[in-house]
Amino acid sequence: MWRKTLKTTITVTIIPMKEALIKQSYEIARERYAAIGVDTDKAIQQLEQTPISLHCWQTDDVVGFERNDALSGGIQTTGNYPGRARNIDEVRADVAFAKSLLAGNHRLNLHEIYGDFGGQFVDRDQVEIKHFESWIQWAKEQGMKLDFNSTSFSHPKSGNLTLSNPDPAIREFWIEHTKRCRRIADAMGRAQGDPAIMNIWVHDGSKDLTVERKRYREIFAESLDKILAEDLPGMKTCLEAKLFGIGLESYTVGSHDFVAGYCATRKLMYTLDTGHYEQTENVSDMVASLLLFVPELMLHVSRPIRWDSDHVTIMNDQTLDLFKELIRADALHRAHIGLDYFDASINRIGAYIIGTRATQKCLLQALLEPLAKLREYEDAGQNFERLALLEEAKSLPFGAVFDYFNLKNNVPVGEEFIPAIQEYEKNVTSKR
Ligand code: RNT
Ligand code: ZN
Repeated sequence: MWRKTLKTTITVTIIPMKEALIKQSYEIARERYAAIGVDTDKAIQQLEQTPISLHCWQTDDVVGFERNDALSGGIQTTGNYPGRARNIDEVRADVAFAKSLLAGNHRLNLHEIYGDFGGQFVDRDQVEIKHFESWIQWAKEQGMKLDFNSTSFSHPKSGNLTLSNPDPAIREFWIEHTKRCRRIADAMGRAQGDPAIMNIWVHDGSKDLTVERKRYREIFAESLDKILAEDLPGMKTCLEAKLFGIGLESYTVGSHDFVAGYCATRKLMYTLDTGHYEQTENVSDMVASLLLFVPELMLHVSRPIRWDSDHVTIMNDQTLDLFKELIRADALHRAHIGLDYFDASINRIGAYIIGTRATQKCLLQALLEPLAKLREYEDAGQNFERLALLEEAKSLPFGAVFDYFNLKNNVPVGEEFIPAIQEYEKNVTSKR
């Protein structure tokens, strides 16, 4: 393992930080937290047991293996850093390497366009379970569970409207695609003994003013009802809301209001992508409202800079608040955590690790909140005390707990992962 032999296929020549120091710091932190009623061992255990669904598309800029073509359909990757994964083996190698640097048992989130098509062109309405059998096998070998996404972008039939298209031929094509994807997710879920979560996101919208806002939404709801009619117990479906897409700025069929209403009435999981709201909106505040009306949440943890730019997730206030709200709402078990960003301007595997670790850091901070005491203060109307403790909690030795979490799980501590990424770049990605 890491400190003895790193869990990866590459040799890393760095001197690990002193184990004794990390352990000592943890002991101090544990006591410090215990004094305010927080059990750090329990928090670490919860963190270990919370999988993060790694988005396969960070390895190759959302290109996939269908046409090897540029991304289109309301989203865009920027940057051309060398080393993009070009085929299924490279995506797998990158994911396995990323996983080796992360503590916890993570899942892998696939899109339909990452099927194992064996060099054949398989159109979206023809995709079958067999195209994902090698993924199911590979994931099993890796000890990873799979999640899934239908793919309605980057296709000649995508246009501006897919599932909400008034043209029945186009609409039926996408309905068929999405139905098939649900069956694939069901097969994944049955194979892994745990439901695969399948996300539906369609970019449907309009660049300029439309006078048919209601019509497209009606059609979208009808299409979704048809898709969801099949009972597939091996999978769970979720629907992603969005504010706007590139080239589709004036109107989005699957807006927040549409998706919230649809999910609430159909008892469907809502996909909350942190980049999909107005920039000044407090996305974390949605948790406590949505969970009163929808059964579960799928999170796409991302970082919007001025727009849905999908920058690498970092430990910032927005992400911290999101996880704090989840814990405060006692809803960790009702949320599925996934990542959704695609930065092609820096080392992609480095971006993967930064974002995943940041997500874990935010969750850990939330788990370490002195909630019982804060609630006590709040109930007693002790608002000065509540604010004071919220402030003090920010500077508690959380870093020592996070370091220990990584040490305990035999993965690099702190910045130790930087040389590992550099080594992988030198030996693997730079040769592509
Ligand atoms: C797009 C959505 C969606 C995609 C992925 C690739 O705005 O966030 O989740 O990013 O499906
Ligand atoms: Zn998303």
